[in-house]
Amino acid sequence: MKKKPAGIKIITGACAMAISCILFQCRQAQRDPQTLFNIVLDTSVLSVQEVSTNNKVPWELLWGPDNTLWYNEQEGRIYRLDAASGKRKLLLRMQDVAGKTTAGLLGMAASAPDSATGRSYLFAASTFAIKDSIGLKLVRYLVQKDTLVEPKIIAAVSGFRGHYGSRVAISPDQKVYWATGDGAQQGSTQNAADLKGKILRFNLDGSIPADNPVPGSPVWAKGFRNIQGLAFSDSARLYTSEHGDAIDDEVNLIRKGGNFGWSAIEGNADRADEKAFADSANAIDPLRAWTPTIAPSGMAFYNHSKIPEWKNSLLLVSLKDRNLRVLHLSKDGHSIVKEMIYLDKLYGRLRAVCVSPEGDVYLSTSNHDWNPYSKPAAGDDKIIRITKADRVTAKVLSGKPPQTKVSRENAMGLYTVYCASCHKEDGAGTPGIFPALRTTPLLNQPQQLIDVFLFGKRTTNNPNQMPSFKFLSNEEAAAVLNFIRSSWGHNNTDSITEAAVQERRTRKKDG
Ligand code: HEC
Ligand SMILES: [Ca+2]
Ligand SMILES: [Ca+2]
Repeated sequence: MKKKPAGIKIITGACAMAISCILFQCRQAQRDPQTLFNIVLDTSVLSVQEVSTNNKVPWELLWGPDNTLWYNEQEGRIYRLDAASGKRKLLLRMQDVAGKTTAGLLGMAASAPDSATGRSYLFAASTFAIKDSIGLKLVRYLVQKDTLVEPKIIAAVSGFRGHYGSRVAISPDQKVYWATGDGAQQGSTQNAADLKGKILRFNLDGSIPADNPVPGSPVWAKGFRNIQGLAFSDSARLYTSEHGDAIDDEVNLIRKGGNFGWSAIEGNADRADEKAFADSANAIDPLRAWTPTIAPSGMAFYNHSKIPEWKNSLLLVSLKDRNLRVLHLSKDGHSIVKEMIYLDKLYGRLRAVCVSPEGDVYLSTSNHDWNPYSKPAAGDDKIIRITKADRVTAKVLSGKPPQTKVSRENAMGLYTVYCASCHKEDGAGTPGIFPALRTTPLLNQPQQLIDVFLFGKRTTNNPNQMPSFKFLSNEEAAAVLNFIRSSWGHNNTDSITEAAVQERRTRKKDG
């Protein structure tokens, strides 16, 4: 229901642009990109714009040393973008990028210009072919006017069969951090000698800093499955976003020498075996874990006064959940105090995010990637800018908090909270007053059951009444009703769906 108008809006926007392009002989290119949506926050109005289209999986976005947006394409191209005109300039085409699906040219970061020489470097992580597996390397390039020169290999890691990571970040004190994936190799992450499943730390020249945890080793922290986001706060706190396996995607706050648990621990150390490992290895729990998974990707720290509502937060984009999350941090940055979701399902898979020095936010889509469920739209892949607007001129989008998924366990919790006071924990009710749900014939009449739940019920000979529960979501409704239909010896397999609940809601309103 919600998605349709948004889709139509994109089409009208594009049409309007095409028509005015004909009328004004495409002078559009000289002007600022148009506002396609507005996001309304407490006091700020934001403008959502498309600043670049028709790219192929822009895996990384960063603010270049020449004060423009730089990005890459996974196949091995590095570009600079003129955001006002949408024109891009190819800086480098890598020749040796190898591997399928999630391999390619991945994370990049640029160092600040050297105070003495003015030189800055671009660090880029990419996969390459070795005999029987895939390697991952970090290469440093010297930035020259319109190109990148003097490639120097900072580090190379072999033996990958997937899970490459990998992001690169440069700390405020100009050290290079590189997050490698576990290579889809059991045992790599907890093995100090294996550079997979780690965060590695180097000086700009590739040497190993004297204050690394283990002298002579680039390993800064270990125990990571597949890091997809790496971001420094202004005060040099380092955060990651990571893909879990079937459950528990994570955001972590990194500590020097820390063990982040994989592959012994998924998410928090809450199982008995996980607790035992955490105790012995001093493993660190994530700040946040997501089950069901969201496939988090690029992450950036936001602290600019341009969007005051987003100050001191992590901006996290996701591939599977297809949105932008704003993770508001506590003052000390050691916890996430609030989570809000923006642009939900609007642009498909989102891969990378970066913040410009002026406080604008740039995002990239990833709809041309390997994922078989990707559905590229016209103009994909795009680079989207979120900037401040004076007023609302387009369709308004607002943020929403995440929906907590209802599981079988909390369906019982919902029953206890909302129903047990009258119908009793065991569903036996009170004869003559509160009907026994364990024996009601409505268990086999799903539509009537939904109607009673949503709209309540009152019969004249009963002084009590069944209240309306239409304030609960369709998901919660389906969970509670399926709980009572499959408890106390019942086993109704034709379970009630959220759509069925919605259908009864609408029907009742219309009739
Ligand atoms: C405040 C007390 C109260 C609460 C709380 C309550 N009910 Fe009821 N419920 C009643 C009463 C009273 C009736 C009988 C209404 C009538 O027939 O007049 C009833 C009837 C029903 C019926 C119809 C049973 C039949 O055989 O006709 C269903 C189903 C039902 N409730 C489900 C629920 C569920 C599910 C919840 C929790 C989400 C719930 N009720 C919470 C009081 C309550
Ligand atoms: Ca972990
Ligand atoms: Ca766990």
